[in-house]
Amino acid sequence: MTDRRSFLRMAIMGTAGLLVAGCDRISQSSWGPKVLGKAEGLNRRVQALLAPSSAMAQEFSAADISPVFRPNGTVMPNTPAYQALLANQFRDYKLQVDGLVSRPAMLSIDDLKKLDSRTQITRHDCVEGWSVIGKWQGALLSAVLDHVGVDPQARFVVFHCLDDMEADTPYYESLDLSEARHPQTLLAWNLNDQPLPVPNGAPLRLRVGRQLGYKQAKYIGRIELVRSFADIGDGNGGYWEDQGYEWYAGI
Ligand SMILES: Nc1nc2c(c(=O)[nH]1)N[C@H]1C(S)=C(S)[C@@H](COP(=O)(O)O)O[C@H]1N2
Ligand SMILES: [Mo]
Repeated sequence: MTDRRSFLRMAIMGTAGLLVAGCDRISQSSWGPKVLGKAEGLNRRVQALLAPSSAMAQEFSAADISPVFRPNGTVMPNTPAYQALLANQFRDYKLQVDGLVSRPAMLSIDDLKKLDSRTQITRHDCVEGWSVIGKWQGALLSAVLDHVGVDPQARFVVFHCLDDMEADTPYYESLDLSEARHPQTLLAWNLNDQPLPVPNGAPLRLRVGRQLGYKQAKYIGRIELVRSFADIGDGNGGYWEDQGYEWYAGI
């Protein structure tokens, strides 16, 4: 089973790897989305067969932690909103949680630390073809969802980030509720026992154990519960998904 699974994963990742350079803007060329679209359908079907919704990502030991957790994508958000928070060492930071919830909230990092949290050493796989292992500590996203009370019509959690990829085009990502409630899905404030460094998403980022790097939204400013993400960005559920990457980025 493991062999078959890694064979399929290699086959899929190999295809994607040949066709795009990864998480950089080269993949915005016109052929990228079309070709990836085909791999995506296949990957989603394979994932549905191989990955039960309860499956856990592999966890590692302290000896496996990479000496440097390589940053990628935005490493210093350029927006005035982020720069203002950074100037005050994030003391004024509050995570906005709204949309289809009973009790919209503004949560400081200290507020989040009062919810159920978890520490996990997991591997980060970027679609570009490199991996690093890091130790994360953060609130269970499920605990945050329970804190605000999710409306029955809600189907997705959208993460709005504080960095612009292009003018007025913030990074964003989304998960369905089952992935959002997975026990390894965290809103992390610590990396390797230190407050999250700016290049890795300070003050708060998403960690999803079973999906690729671009799902791991950094610099989260707002979490919105929605019925559909069709009206957000270009409607594909994330910044990279809008450039043609698959929405379910299973590893
Ligand atoms: N807000 C935001 N989140 C982001 C990105 C980004 O550019 N902006 N890049 C993504 C990609 S492609 C990867 S591989 C990881 C990199 O996380 P790291 O910088 O901690 O290695 O963040 C993801 N989350
Ligand atoms: Mo990535």
